[in-house]
Amino acid sequence: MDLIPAPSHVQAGPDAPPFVLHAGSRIAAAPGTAAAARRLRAELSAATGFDLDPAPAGQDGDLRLDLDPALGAEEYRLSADAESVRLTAGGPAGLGHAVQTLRQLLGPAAYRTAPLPGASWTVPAVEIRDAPRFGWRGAMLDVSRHFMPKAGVLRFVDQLAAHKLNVLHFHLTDDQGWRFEVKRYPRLTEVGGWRERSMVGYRAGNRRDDQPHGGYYTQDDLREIVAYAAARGVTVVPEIDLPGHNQAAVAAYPELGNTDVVDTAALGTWTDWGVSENILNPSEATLRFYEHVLEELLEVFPSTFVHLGGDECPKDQWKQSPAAQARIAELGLKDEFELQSHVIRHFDGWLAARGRRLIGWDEILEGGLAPGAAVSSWRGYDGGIAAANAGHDVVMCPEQHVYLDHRQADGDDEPIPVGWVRTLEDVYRFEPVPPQLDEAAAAHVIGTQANLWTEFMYSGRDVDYKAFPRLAALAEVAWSDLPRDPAARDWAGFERRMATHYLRLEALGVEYRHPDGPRP
Ligand code: TNX
Repeated sequence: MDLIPAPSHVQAGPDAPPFVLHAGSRIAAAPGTAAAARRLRAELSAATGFDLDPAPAGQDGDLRLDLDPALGAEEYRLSADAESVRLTAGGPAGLGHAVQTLRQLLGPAAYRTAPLPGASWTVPAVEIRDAPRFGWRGAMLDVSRHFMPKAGVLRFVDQLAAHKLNVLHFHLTDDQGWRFEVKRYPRLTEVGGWRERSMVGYRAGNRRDDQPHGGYYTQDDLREIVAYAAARGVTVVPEIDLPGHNQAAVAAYPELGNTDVVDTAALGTWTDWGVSENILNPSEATLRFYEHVLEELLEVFPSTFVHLGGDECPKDQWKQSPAAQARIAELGLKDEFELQSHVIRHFDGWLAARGRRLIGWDEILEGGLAPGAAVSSWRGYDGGIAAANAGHDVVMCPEQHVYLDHRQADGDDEPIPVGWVRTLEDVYRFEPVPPQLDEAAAAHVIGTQANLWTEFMYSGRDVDYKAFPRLAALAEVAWSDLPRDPAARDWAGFERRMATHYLRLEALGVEYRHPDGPRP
């Protein structure tokens, strides 16, 4: 069956005849499962060519959907025999996962968009009980460094859902591009959404390419992405990075920058990679500006969590700026780190007052963590450990394991990488909960995600190559009940199951990295 991610319990009926899906198969949807029934139909009808109509009222279907309040919201049961396939879950999300498992059981061809000649559709007799290990199973997609058109984002959401991943952390702003339409401040996308050229790879001597690059999503595009994702059990968590990584915004609205130390009116959207010195000024006016931005953001994104970045904020301009120093004195703060904390705390309270929660990169620990903040631990485990021990929620995404912009193998034929090698096996042997956390602190590790920074991913093809197959390993780490000791994990077994999974990815049209290396 080669299911990925591996379910908690699978019991096959070795000699029992399989279920055969056919043109006359009907779906019986119990009350509350209509949306899941629509998904089931949508996921299977294209590949099979069957309509999979609803069963007539009061009659049993061959495919049955049910809710069971005794199960967790994402927990499901799938049981198949010659007569029927029954999907039961605690809620719609669990039914969605059951549908994905059913699709895997039907074979790789179930991932195509049209039936091939001679296709037949069987489901082995099986009993599956399954539930995720973590509630946050995600991928961060950076659409600032390289813009991904809406259709590519929707396709990425499909890929996440197929792997039972449920969070798209959407990195919408950075030095090199602002991608979120803000009606009140149109220059953010008109100016900040474009750059004149981009830096090409280290191997090309860090030249610029003289190709203008840009794009942005309208609020309606984003509402569509949010709704599309929600229908597939994926929550979109938007990120507006503060107070660093902001040259695009400062280029658009020069008054946001440290105007007493740089001529911010002369700045453009950044054309380098790395970290720009041009950070926001810490004035009340800047806080108001971002409140206005966030007011619009909250209308588009219903997620509980809102990511406000906080990473890699060089403090040199604040050190030099008389205005920033005056602000530190006025607020009675010790230094620039506390000033950054002040900004993050402000928005922590602002979001909490609106029923939302702030999450930020682990630099938000420096200068004191805001009371309600959750932390994305990227510089190793340390930030996450400190935050969890202090009772804050943590998403573990240490760069040494789950940074998918890093190369997958050594060799000059790999695409332009960010330095280090992170193999599929490195990701498979990643344990999100470090052993030094006690039980109470470990419960604050709410999940994990892989991060796709796109400095060197120019298109969806490049994202496919970097994301897969490693995102399949991350999905199993996040979902399955693997041994906590990475050395005890069945890597050989995972590789064997991946042989089938590659066929699924191929049918889906994912340009993954082949285990034998890059293909011409
Ligand atoms: C660090 S990870 C960054 C990103 C870069 C990435 C490159 C993090 C919070 N910040 O801005 O794209 O390294 O690997």
